[in-house]
Amino acid sequence: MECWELMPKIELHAHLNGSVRSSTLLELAGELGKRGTVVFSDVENVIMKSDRSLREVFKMFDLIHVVTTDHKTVTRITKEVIEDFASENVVYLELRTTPKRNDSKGMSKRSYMEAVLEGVRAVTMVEVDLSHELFAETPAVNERYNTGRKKIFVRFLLSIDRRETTEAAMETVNLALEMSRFGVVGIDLSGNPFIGEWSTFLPALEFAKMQGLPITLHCGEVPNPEEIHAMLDFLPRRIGHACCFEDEEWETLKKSKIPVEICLTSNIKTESISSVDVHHFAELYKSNHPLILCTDDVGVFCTSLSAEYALASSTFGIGKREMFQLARKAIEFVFVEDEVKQKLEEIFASAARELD
Ligand code: 6MZ
Repeated sequence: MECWELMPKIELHAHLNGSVRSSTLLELAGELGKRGTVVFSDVENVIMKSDRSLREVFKMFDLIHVVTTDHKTVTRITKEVIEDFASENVVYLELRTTPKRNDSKGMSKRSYMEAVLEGVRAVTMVEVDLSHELFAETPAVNERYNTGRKKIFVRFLLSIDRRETTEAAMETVNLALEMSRFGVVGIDLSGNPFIGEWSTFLPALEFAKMQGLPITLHCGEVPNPEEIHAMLDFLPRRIGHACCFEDEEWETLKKSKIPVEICLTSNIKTESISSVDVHHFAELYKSNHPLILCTDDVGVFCTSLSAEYALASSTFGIGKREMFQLARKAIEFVFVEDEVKQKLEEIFASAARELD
């Protein structure tokens, strides 16, 4: 495992609230339990259960949101999640989260995102490169750069939840546009794949595309050929999962060369794929289709990006050098400006020399 932890890696599919440490969730649930807001043992049972079907996972997210959705906690979990990825040598993190409106907590989508950005400012364990504008008002700005400490590039994708209306989706896209100077680089469509209609989100996604915002879609988590076709026709910059594709859809995907964010452990634990050795990673890798190994929800699925690399390597018999190339290739698929890509190239080039 150690070699995978040491290898520089790029994470492009991680949901903030799915990446919360179990220890933090239990601590927060304990506090709410004392105040009588939740029954601690109920929350504990759900959090500690290791395998959940896809339907159960979304019940779990509702519970996580009860525990995490106030400004202070959003700031805390953002800081912890960034530090956790940095500690396993993730050098570029595209973290996605659904901006949430919660009137009872005085929270708007914008104030939710401001709390997220506050979490980035709170990171001290590593050097964070987000956007110089984000740190512009921080007195210690000069101390943050060129300190020689470990560094992680962090960017955000704003998620549209499949439960949302067209108006709510549009609000998220507008927020992403406004926050682009603070490191928001794109849009994601996610949430319970058993609900919601593609036609509901399409106007907001088309608007985002027109404005030049890159888009990634959760695509084919459940069998829904009509939606999969519509999503592929939309030509998103990336898609996530692609578990329930039929031959025709594979053909369209391969022709399109749309990169796929692969989440092995998540797909196995949610029973979207019956076992790892039959995962579509193998076929896509063999046919040289653009791929990125990702975690999805490290907290919910008890994994890490290093563990995903270890799993892919041992299951599919891929050596360290090839895995390194896979990690490096992800630079091509990040939603960020060329200047950052160049810096990532330098990080991987230097790590490649150590590999020799
Ligand atoms: C679809 C998922 C997901 O946005 O509150 N999410 N959506 N499929 C998945 N695979 C299992 N895992 C996570 O993070 C949690 C939210 O991300 C989406 C769900 O909408 C979940 O509520 P945020 O930070």
